[in-house]
Amino acid sequence: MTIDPLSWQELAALPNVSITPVDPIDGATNSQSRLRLFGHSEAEVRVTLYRDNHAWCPYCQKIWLWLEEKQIPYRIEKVTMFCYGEKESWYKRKVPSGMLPAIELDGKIVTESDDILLALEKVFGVLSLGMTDPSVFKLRQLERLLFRAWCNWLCRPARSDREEQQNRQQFIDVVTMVETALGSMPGAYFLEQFGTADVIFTPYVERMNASLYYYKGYSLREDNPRLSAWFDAMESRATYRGTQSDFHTHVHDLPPQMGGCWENGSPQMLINKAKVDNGPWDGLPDATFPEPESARGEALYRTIKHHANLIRANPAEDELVDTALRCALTNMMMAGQCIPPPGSDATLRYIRDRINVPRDMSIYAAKRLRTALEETAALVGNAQGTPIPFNHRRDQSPIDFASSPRSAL
Ligand SMILES: N[C@@H](CCC(=O)N[C@@H](CS)C(=O)NCC(=O)O)C(=O)O
Repeated sequence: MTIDPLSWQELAALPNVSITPVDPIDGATNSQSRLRLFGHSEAEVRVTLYRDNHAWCPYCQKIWLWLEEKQIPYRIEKVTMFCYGEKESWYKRKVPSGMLPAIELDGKIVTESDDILLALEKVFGVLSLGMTDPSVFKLRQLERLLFRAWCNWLCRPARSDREEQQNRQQFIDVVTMVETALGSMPGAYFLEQFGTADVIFTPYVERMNASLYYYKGYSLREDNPRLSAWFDAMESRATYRGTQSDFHTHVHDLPPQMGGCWENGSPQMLINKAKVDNGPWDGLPDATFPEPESARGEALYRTIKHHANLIRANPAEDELVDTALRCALTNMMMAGQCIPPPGSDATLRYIRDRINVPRDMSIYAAKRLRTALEETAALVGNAQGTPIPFNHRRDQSPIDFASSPRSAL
């Protein structure tokens, strides 16, 4: 049955959208919060975290997760990264290099994520075991070894197949060390209890999982049983789920941050790449916890909230974007088929390609919305949106979302 697109008012009145939005101050970890109190009073806040607008910066995720796990009351100030815009002058006055993350702790600026954790530990105590504990220190060194092997494989063009294979093997050798370290523990975490070491591994292991799947056809999470169990354990924590990104977001935010990511062109890589870019997004090993019932409602709520910005930022005519987007949302929520206007396929795919997790919504909400946008676009054609740039991401400039500069959706 063919149906007409619902109006914005009708979409907002759907029963599934009336999910209570997360309480940003005392509720579960989420990327929209500007203040976190965990039941404390605002007067008790001693920390401000400066992190990037889009939640792309891995070192910021490390501090963010630590603060959430320790439930330290803190404020969040968001800053633009060089790869998608101009650094705010107020931030450069505080941190002349413009580097992220930084914290202000009792009025004093601290930079460098390891120094930040050390400073936070001094004031608020350690998360299970501290940064300088010998067992954590050893794991921190292993994490850097893994990081270097990953960069060497992903972020430098191999001059021959042999070199590509060597780089892959060197990475896998370090992964074997990580598997052994995890395997020597009774549970799924890096030490007996969840703690600092897990927080330190999280940002880059998440990015390795995404980037190697897409650029090399290698599935870190699926090919390594201990890492797989570790990911599952991390996903059981609401703190991690609130900071977790998806494959699509990472594979397109990493190249300008890392100075490039090199594909190996293998058959598996080509399959994986097509899946991440065009779907189906269900079943990708970026999330394996069960999908929450609220995923569609969340995607709808977030899109309605920012639809004016989405329409304005889209290269196509406003009226076309408006109708096509309402069609996609109608298809996401209703039985029947809403056919979008002719020529709106590229428009819908432009939006599909610019949903960011967790900035805009959580991972399953994004899968639902990407799917609705793709399926609706496919009803009228195969045209793709403007390609996502590789050397920069100024298509994600927060200025284009001026009335809501901290979130694109
Ligand atoms: N060693 C630093 C590295 C921090 C870092 O490399 N930050 C990057 C983002 S991930 C940055 O701020 N770059 C400037 C920019 O992109 O604007 C740390 O551990 O904090």
